[in-house]
Amino acid sequence: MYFSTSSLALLASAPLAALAGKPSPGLDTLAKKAGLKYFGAATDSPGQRERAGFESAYPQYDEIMWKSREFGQTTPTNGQKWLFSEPKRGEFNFTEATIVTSLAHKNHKTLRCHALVWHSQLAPWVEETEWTPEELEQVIVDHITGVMGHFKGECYAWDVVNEALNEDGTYRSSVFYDTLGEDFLKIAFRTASKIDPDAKLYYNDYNIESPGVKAEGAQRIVRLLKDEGIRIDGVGLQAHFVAESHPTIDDHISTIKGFTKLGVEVAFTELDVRMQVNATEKGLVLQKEAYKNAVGACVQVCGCVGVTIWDFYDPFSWVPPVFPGQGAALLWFEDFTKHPAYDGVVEALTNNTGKGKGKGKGKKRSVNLLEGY
Ligand code: 9MR
Repeated sequence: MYFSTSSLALLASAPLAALAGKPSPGLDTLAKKAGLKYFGAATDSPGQRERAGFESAYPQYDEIMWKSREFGQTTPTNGQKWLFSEPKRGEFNFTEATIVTSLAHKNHKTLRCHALVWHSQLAPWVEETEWTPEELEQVIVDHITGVMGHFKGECYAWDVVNEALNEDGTYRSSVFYDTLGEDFLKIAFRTASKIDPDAKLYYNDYNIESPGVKAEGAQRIVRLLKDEGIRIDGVGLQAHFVAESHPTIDDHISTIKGFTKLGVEVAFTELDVRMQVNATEKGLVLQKEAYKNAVGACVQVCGCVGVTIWDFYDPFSWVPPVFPGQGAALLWFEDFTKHPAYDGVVEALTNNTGKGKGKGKGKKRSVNLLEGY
């Protein structure tokens, strides 16, 4: 047990009290009732996890990921990335990605697909070659054609370009930008729009969840493409937060509106909230607020379509290897008990504060917490 009963009572709120004693209907169920398209969790293939030193089978994990109503959507955390999908020029490999995508289909989960053009987890051959602009354009076109074409019709959305910006909103140096300038964005989105006309095309980045120069940089990318008549449908707010210093709900709302005003949808695509481990009660309270702010903002703004957490089980998070001493970033602890932040998400999804969001587009909808349970 991580909490005394009295501190748990302090963390609880009216909507949760109404649900008390009932089994959780699942976050995706609640999200859909609140007018979102999905609440999801990214996941990796067991083979990738094994290579990172984990056991091969986690039946309790699989039960929550695939069989419960917690998640209606998933994103393969690694398998579709360039490093795995085109490790050598023209040699495509979809083995790792397909493990996740086929589980998603079998278990009726919406797929977000990730990520076509990214400077990181890039196959070495792309970076190690001196390309002319024309050659690199062909490399990008071939990669998108091969990978997106393979999954054509399977993905609700694709992260077409990932993390193209520096913190000050300028473009990040990469083989793509250094060779092609901002044309690489145009090439990527133009190609993607032809290969899978039904997939939503997203620009995806971190630290664009609050107003500021980096969010403005992402708005500039949306305008750049739209001004050229190139399709971009969405902006993905990765949302990798720190419990002690997370954005306010008002920050989220104004950022999301900044994007939707430009005519694109928004999604939280990689939400997690890290802290020092072992998690303290204070850290978990702040974490709960961070999750609640992000999910609450998405529920409240039309045009924010869904929330994906970046895996759901703490041991599988990307955080501990990258930030030693930090972790506990997700909604399920190592022993499969839930973080207080789970209740924060439930509160955000069940508080009837939606501003005109609901199943009927633009209609106000009163959310009855207990309806249907
Ligand atoms: O979760 C991914 C992890 O398994 C990889 O080792 C890591 C490599 O950079 O990428 C992680 O996912 C990243 C995502 O693809 C893009 N945004 C940041 C995520 C966390 O690093």
